[in-house]
Amino acid sequence: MNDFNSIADALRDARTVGVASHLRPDADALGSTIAFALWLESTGKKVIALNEEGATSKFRYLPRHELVAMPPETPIACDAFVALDTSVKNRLGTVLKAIPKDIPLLNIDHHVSNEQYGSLNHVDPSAPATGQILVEFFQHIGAPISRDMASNLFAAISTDTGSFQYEGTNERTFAAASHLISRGVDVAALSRDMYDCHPRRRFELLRHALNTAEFHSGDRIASFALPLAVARELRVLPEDNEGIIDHLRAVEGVEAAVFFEELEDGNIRVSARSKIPEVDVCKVCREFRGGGHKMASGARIPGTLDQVKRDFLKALDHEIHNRN
Ligand SMILES: [Mn+2]
Repeated sequence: MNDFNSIADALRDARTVGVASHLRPDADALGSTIAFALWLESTGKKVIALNEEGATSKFRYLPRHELVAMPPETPIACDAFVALDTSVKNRLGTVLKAIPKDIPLLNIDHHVSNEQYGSLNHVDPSAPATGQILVEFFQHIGAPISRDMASNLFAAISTDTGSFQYEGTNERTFAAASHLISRGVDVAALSRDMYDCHPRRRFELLRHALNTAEFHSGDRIASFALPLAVARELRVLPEDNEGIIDHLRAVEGVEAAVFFEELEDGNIRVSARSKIPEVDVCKVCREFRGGGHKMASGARIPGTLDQVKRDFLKALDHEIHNRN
């Protein structure tokens, strides 16, 4: 793993830097992108911040979110490119076309399944959020964290840790959060924007999910499926899905929860969450060419909803029964 100094060195002489994170971004992806872009700007560089979807309306609470643009079809002019929170290069989506060849590609991430695709790789799976790595990076190099950077990084850490609850949340996480609060984060206002401002559409999706949820493997697995037709009827946007699965995982006795979403392109998007460290959903997702974290992973699997559901639940059942 390359250390913080070599990251700082690689960026020192760059005049223009591209920054991006994975498609279907969460607040760790976008918050990290924005905070990193703001830091680079503060050092006098030109920054091009990208995401496949730009900054969707869901993230308008992130200060300076308008910095994040959708990628152009052709390579941008830049001297270095930074990929954040992105375990596999392809997860950058259409941003890939915007990255010039033959420039340093810096890969900063916390996914255990990261494929080390950068010319520099800083992958720290002990951090529960990329935002935490960035706080530690800024502190290490002595870069001041502005209030806007702090709010973005706090949002990144808060969402990826399930509000400081998930496995991996440790004293470094709270130390990072504490530092961010000292830089001016309004925790209550930001948390309200993150957790208590869901669109009505998302509520309707949750209603559907609760009505159609299924339990398997002696009630140790809970799942729900979203057929394309229902998604269209409810006018669900991809961003509405986040967190729905947590309602299934929260049921007593459930060890893993899975969400199957039928996509327009013929794939099924699978999101899997584990409640206990003994159940490794990353291992199961890897069987289907996906990945992520031990307790939160995903995959895109070709096939019909029923077929993918059957295959994936079978593999997960195997993982549950062979744990320990
Ligand atoms: Mn993350």
